[in-house]
Amino acid sequence: MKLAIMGAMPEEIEPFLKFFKDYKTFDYAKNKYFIVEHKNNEIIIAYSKIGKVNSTITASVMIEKFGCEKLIFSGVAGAVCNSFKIGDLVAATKLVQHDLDISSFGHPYGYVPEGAVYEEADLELIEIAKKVAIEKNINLKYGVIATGDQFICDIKRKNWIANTFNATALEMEGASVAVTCNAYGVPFFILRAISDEANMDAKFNFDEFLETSSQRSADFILSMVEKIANA
Ligand code: 3QA
Repeated sequence: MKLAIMGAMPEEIEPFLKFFKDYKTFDYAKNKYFIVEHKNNEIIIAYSKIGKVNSTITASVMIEKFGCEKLIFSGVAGAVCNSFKIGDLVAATKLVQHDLDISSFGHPYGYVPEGAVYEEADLELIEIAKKVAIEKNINLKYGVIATGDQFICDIKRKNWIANTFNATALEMEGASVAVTCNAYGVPFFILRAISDEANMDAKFNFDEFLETSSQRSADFILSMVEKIANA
C-alpha cells in the first residue's frame, strides 16, 4: 500500500522524518517528497507550504505522481469552539472552505456550483482513529474543520466561522486537501492538534505551541499508521 502523510509547514512533518530516519528525497513541482519503506508499505511524506493552493498541489502530486491510495494530514489548528483547548486533538469529520463566497448570487457560503459545502472524511480511517484514541486513552475530539487562506486572530471572524459552518477548529489546508482526495476517490483523514484559539493571542500561542502540538498530532498518526500497516 502507498500512504501519503502530509503537513503544511516543516514543523508539522519533522516528527515523522525523525521517527522514520531512513528516507529518500525526491524533488518535484517545486517541493520535496520523502519516501520511506515501512513494513511492505511505502509512505510518502511532504509539507505543502501554507494555504489551499499549495496543499492542493501536494495532495494531487501524492495521488497522481506517487500513486498514494490513502492520505493522512497531520498538523495544528486554531480552536473555534470554546471547549477545545491548546494541545487537544481534533479529527475532521467534514471540512469546509470558509472563504469561498459567491453568496451575492444566493448561494450558501462555502458553495460553488457542482461542488458541496462540506467534504466528508473517510469513515474507515475515523474508525481506526477511534480505536487508537481508546488504546492511548486520548480524548480525541471530532468535528467540522473550516479552511481558508487567512491566519485567523480575530474573535469576530472566528465566531462568524463557528456560527456559519458549525466549525470546531480552523486552519488553512484541510478543505482543499479534502476536495482533492474526494475528486480522486482517495480516502483521507485530517488530524489537527490545537495550537491557539484564533483570537488576539493567536500569534503568540501559535509560535509557542507549533512544535509541541505538531508532535502530538504526529504521535497519534504514527499509531494509526501501525494499524493501517498491519491491516
Ligand atoms: C499558519 C499555518 C497554516 O499552515 C495553517 C498554521 C493554526 N492556527 C491557525 C489560525 N488561523 C489559521 N490557521 C491556523 N496552520 C501559520 S502562518 C505563520 C507562518 O510563520 C493552522 C493554524 N489561527 C512562518 C514563519 O514566519
